[in-house]
Amino acid sequence: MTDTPTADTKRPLGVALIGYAFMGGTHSQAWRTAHRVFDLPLEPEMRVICGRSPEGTREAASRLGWREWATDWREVIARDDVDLVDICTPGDSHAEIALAALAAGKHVLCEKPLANTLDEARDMAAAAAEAATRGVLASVGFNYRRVPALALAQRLVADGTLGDVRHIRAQYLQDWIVDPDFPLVWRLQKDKAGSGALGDLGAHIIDLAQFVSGQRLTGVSATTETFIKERPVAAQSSGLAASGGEASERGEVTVDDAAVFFGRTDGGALATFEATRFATGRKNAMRLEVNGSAGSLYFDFESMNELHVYDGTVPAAQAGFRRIYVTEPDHPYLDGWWPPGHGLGYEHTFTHQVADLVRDVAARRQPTPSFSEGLAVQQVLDAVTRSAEKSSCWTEVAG
Ligand code: SOE
Repeated sequence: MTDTPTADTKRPLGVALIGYAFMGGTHSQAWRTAHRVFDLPLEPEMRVICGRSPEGTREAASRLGWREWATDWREVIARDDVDLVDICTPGDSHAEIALAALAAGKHVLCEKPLANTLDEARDMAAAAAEAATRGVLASVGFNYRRVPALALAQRLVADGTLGDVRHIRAQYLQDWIVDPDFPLVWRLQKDKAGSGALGDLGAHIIDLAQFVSGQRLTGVSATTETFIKERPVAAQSSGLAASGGEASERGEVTVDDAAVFFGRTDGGALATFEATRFATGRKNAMRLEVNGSAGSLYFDFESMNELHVYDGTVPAAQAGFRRIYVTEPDHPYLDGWWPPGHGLGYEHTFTHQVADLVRDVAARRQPTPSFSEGLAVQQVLDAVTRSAEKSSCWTEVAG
């Protein structure tokens, strides 16, 4: 019996992953599964994972399904069998690795935020634009764009279902560092993370606000706060696990715990944002509401399979928010998954990210979000920081 061509006979895409903590895990899961869920034109091969610690990287390779492991990302980038480099390190190394990978002719997927500084993000966007002329592609990992309900929200706004967008209301609420004895992990250190809740969580909601509305922020007024100024110095962990805690020495928290800001968009909307790690009881409440002249929509990641839509053209007596359970095969990304009603989770957003990227690489098409879209988010982050430093003074987003 002859088998019909399967994924086994497809052209391989050699992938290298740099970093193996929380994001390394989510990305690995995506590389393992995307081509088994979706019919992709290339078959990703998980060739090598790279990290600083030999023991940690070896263990991660076997646990996460990578063929080989390495400790020097420069050697990894130089390998002929690596076509794509997936960067899941803290922000302080994104620029260096991405620039080297693009120069070496490797496609790049880089975790968000694109960089720690605006200058780095500018360099990365310029390098990606130049690489694209050589057929080398780059994308930044704003995975929430791949939540089916949010992809549907974007479609509804683009279709004009909501009319003219007047308000964008975005929140990203977590509470994992409410305990003052939670250790000083890398996400709380400016030299490694660039910023705190702002870059980690605010970057997502800025990107989503711009993605769903199709508009760009032009200026902001912002304030930030660091509630707990010192924390126990402890062994580094993935950044979220409350490891350590035995150390009596405390070190300075050099990033924001929370950022609150409002802005205006180039489409005439007013937008408000709240990003915090101090919303006690909120675990991953990434919420977005858009109000337009003809209707509204509302999303909360803690119920990620649902989108609530209000049709303002319905007579008042019958009007109300309608809950769409986003699990139908006609909904974005759902055709590859389970029968209607069974629902998806956080990890599937990364699977969708890989599926989209592999299709774009195969078609030699610019993947989204591009590095220039990552730069657009970085420009807003930079404006927020500058505004907060100037007592919330209105601050234009730099072009
Ligand atoms: C930690 O706050 C974190 O893992 C972010 O870094 C991710 O981007 C977000 O998806 C979940 O929370």
